[in-house]
Amino acid sequence: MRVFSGIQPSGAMHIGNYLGAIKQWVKVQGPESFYCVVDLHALTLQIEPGELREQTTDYVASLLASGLDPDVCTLFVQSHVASHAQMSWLLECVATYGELSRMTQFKEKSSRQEGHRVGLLTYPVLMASDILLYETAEVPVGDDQRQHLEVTREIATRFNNRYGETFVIPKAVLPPSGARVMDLQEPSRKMSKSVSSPLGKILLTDEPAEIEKKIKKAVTDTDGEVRFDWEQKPGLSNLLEIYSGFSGESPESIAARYERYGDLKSDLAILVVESLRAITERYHELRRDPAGLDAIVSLGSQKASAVAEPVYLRAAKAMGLF
Ligand code: ATP
Ligand code: LTN
Repeated sequence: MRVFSGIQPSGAMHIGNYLGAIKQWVKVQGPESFYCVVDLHALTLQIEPGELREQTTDYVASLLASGLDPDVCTLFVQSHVASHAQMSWLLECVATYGELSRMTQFKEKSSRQEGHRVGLLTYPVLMASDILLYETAEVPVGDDQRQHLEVTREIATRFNNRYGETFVIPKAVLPPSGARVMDLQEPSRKMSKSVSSPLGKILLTDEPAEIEKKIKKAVTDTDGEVRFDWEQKPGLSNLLEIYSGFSGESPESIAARYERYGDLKSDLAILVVESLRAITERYHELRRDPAGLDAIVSLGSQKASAVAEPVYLRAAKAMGLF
C-alpha cells in the first residue's frame, strides 16, 4: 500500500504533530512509505533562511528519533525533488481560485497576516502535488488536513476526467485518538506550531519540568467531575485524549479511574515525560551527526525522484507538453 505524508519544518514539533501524524507514520512504515519534510510549504509564512535550513535538519532528526527507519521507508526533503514544484504548476492550472480561497487554513492564516503571500493560497495545490506524484493510496494526517485531502481528491478527479486516467485518488487516514489535540490554554482551538503560546503546546524537545508545568497549568473547568465530554469539558477531554494517544487506552476508561483533576494531571505528566524521553535522547544523538542525516536524506531524494519523475512526465504529456 503506497503511503505518503509530509510535515512543515516551521517551529518546533509538538505532541499534536506526534499523536496526529508521526506516530501513525511509524506504525505503518514499509518499503512503500514516503515521508517528506516539506520545506517549500514552510516558505508560505515568514521564516529566516538560516532558521529554515536548521529546522529542516532538526525535523529529519526528530522523525528518525520518533521511529522512522530509513532502511524501511523513504525519508526526504521536498525541495530536493524537483518534480514537486513542477507538478504544482500543472495542478495550479487545474485547481480553481474559488476552491482554494474557501480553505479554512487559508482564511485563518491570511487574516492574521497583512500582504500575505500567494503561496498561502496555492498551498493545497503543492500538497496535492506531493501526494499525487507518489500514486498514493493513503495519507496519514491529523484532522486539520482533512479539507486539504478533499481538495486533492477533487483536483485529481478533475485532471483524470479532463486529460485521461493519470492519478490514483488518495484518502486521508486519521488516528483513533489524538487526531485533533487542542491547545492546552485555549482548548477551543488546535495545538499549533505557529499560533499556540508556549504554555499551550508541549514540544517534543521540552524538559520534564516544562512538561509537568504545562500539564499542571492546562485550562480545565471548575465542576470537578472527571468525565470525557468535549461539549461541556473541552480542556479535560483534551487531557484524556492526549492520555489515550500515548497509552492506547480509551478516554472513557481512563476517566473512570480518576476522581480528581490533579491526580489525572500528575499521571499524565509522568506518561508524557516517559513516552518522550527515548525520543529526545535519540534526537540529541542524531543531531550530533549532521553528515549522517545528510546521507539519509540524499539517498531518500534519489529514491523519491525515481518514483515521482515518471508520474510528473506522464501528467505533463497528458496535458500536451513535450
Ligand atoms: P501550523 O499550525 O503552524 O500550521 P501544525 O502544527 O499544523 O502547523 P504541520 O506541519 O502543519 O503542523 O502538521 C504536520 C502534521 O501534524 C499534519 O498531519 C497535521 O494534521 C498534524 N497536526 C498538526 N497539529 C495537530 C494537532 N493539534 N492535533 C493532531 N494533529 C495535528
Ligand atoms: N499541509 C500539511 C503538510 C503537508 C502534507 C503534504 C501532509 C504538505 N504536503 C502531503 C500530507 C501529505 C500540514 O500538515 N500542514
